[in-house]
Amino acid sequence: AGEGADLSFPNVAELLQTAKNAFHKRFQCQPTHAACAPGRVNLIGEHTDYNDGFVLPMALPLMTLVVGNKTDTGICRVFTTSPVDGPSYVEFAINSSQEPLAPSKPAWANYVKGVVACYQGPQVSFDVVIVSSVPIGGGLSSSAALEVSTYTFLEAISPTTTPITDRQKALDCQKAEHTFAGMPCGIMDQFISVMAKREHALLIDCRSMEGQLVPLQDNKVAVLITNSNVKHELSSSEYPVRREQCEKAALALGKKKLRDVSMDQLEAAEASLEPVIFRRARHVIGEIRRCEDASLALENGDYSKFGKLMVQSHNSLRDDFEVSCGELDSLVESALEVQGVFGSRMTGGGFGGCTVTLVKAEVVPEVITHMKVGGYWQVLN
Ligand code: GAF
Repeated sequence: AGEGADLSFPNVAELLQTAKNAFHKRFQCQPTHAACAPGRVNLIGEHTDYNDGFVLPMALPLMTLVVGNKTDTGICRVFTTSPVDGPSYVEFAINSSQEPLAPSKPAWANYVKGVVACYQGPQVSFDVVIVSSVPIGGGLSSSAALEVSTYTFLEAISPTTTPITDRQKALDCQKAEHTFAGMPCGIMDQFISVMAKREHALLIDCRSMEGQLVPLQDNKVAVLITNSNVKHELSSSEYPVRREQCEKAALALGKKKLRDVSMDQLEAAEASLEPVIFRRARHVIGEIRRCEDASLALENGDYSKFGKLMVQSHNSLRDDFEVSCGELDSLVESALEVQGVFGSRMTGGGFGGCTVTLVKAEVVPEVITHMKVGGYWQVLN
């Protein structure tokens, strides 16, 4: 088996059927178009994207699907089967001078509105239903999956005269999140959701916006994802604070971004920096290096090295960047107690969500039992 889960989640065909049924029930007709985009797990390279560094995510078979029709009413009608907040149905007008597109409640709909506002093609109205198997707010990039699937749906119903590049699409979706969801995210989540390839991780250089595929092909090794099922309030408020601290560090060191600072330069400047700013920068500079090293280790099949880097990454996120939490630390510690586990770390923005563990495929069931959580795993083949 290439993958497994002791938590059941629908495959894409089942998800599509659910979406079509829900669409028919709500709008009394069949949808003409469907678009989907995956969630992701980041293997290593955390909080490095907005510092122009490297990240190494891979897409998951968990995804968001948008089905619907183009309409000529000027009103977009949007229904979701997994509302996080407020009602599951919203309507909004496009091209309306009385009611320009703006963020409002419920929050989940802002991702859709934001993408409509940032889409480069002709503005058209539509009826859609959204279904998703990405755990909402679980640190597996449910936001980007919604943005990218919405964008792809718009490309299908309202094509542009010149095709939009993948890079531009990721940037437009990021802009939607910045401007409509108020989250100053980096580019990792949108980039991998647009550009992921099966059986590969993607080493993304967030400065040049170049991606390099890293094959994941070894049926003796698995990537295991476990969900802490917590999301602390701090997750949205602390992210912008971390971003600002990184910018402050780069400025104090006379560089554009922390990508431009070496560990030696940082250490030489320690006395001139506030301790907290020093620690934030130490995480980022170390993590950019770890991500590059880890990607090489993965290519060479050196899982022990990769695992060690994962643990260093987690410790740095916990101690220097301070974005972990007790639940994530316990999951990581518990995974590391099992023989055959190469490494484990929190993944995503932090303050809850998931951990990712690199493990010998044969011991996955033992790890899950030991961790006392449900998990999703994918063997590297
Ligand atoms: C969130 C953000 F959206 C990403 O851009 C990235 O910064 C990540 O947190 C941390 O690595 O997922």
